[in-house]
Amino acid sequence: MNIGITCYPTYGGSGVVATELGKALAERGHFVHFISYAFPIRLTGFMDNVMFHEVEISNYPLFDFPLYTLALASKMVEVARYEKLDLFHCHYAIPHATSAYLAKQMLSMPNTRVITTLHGTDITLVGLEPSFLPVMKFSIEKSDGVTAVSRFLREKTLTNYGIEKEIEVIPNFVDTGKYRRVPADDVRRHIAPNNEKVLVHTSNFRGVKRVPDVIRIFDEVRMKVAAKLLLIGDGPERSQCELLCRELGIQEHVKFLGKQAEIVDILSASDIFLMPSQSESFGLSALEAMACEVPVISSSVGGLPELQIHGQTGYIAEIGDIDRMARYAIDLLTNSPKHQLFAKAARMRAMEFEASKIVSQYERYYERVLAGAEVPA
Ligand code: GMT
Repeated sequence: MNIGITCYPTYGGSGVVATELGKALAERGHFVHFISYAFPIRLTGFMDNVMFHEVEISNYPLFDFPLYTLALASKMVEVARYEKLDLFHCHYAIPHATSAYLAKQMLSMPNTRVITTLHGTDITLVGLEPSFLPVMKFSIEKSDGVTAVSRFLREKTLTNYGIEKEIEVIPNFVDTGKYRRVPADDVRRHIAPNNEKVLVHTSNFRGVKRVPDVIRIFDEVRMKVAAKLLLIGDGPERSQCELLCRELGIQEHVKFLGKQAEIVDILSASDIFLMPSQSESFGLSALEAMACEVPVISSSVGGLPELQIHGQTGYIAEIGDIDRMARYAIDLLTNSPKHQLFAKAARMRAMEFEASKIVSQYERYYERVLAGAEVPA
């Protein structure tokens, strides 16, 4: 197949899923064309069958706001025509699905299909804004196929928008060959020179991730267990989080590592992954941690209970219940046999989301959408 993939190219779950999917499809012999404003961060090095098409945006002075949706639609038309695309696969509804709809109207290629994958905040946050809601609903309804990364997100989409459309659930995935626990003694010695336990969190430091909760949980854990906290990623709340660490007097025990391209070593040197999010449609970073045998302590929101098994792969608590999450962490960190059991169970669970299985699901879904515009559940 000739597949056009559009995603946000920077750090973030939806871009990661889109890029890893494109790479895997290319390895299976499909021709994959990434169409975006920048080179996707996970697209490293040359790969056969993978091409990148950059969307250029005019900076004409009249346009106070960049017209990305339109520029993307034009680029989609160009790529579809010259590369004979069978389908556009849009990751994150806004504005990608809208651009794809426009592109399809402009193309004289009636068989080109549009598939939209909903990732989370496109529905739970951004899509709910009045300025986006009508166009979001329209773009989803006009897609030939729609997938969501969890049952939670499918229900939320159907309920919030009253959309009468089949939505296929295709979860996030992980390459368990790459994401596995590797020897990381050097990293561990560097982070925890006195054999402290290591807690880790990775995110885009947005409000929805509740990073201050991560810090407060760690603060409570440290009162009982010698420990260090690693914070991976960057975003709008990072400075506030650094300030909180100084206020709590724990700054020397917390390392802000910023954005990291490769995290397998860091995960392999960690004992607990914390994800106390306010909203999480799936929790890709938790899945990656689980694949590296790191039990997860998370909130009970969104799709997290579809990934995590409470009392086996980690623990789940109510949003904001810092005390309970800290107690769970202390329990695991002070009971080595139990921690080991959880670590192995986390890995086993992650293997159910092995990339090859989920990529095949996407492939079959593409075939069904190409065979007919309406896709039964
Ligand atoms: O987590 C984020 O805020 C980034 C966001 C994105 O769209 O890049 O991630 C969303 O998509 C991921 C991949 O499908 C999911 O694993 C995340 O749970 C989801 N984030 C939220 O729902 C907050």
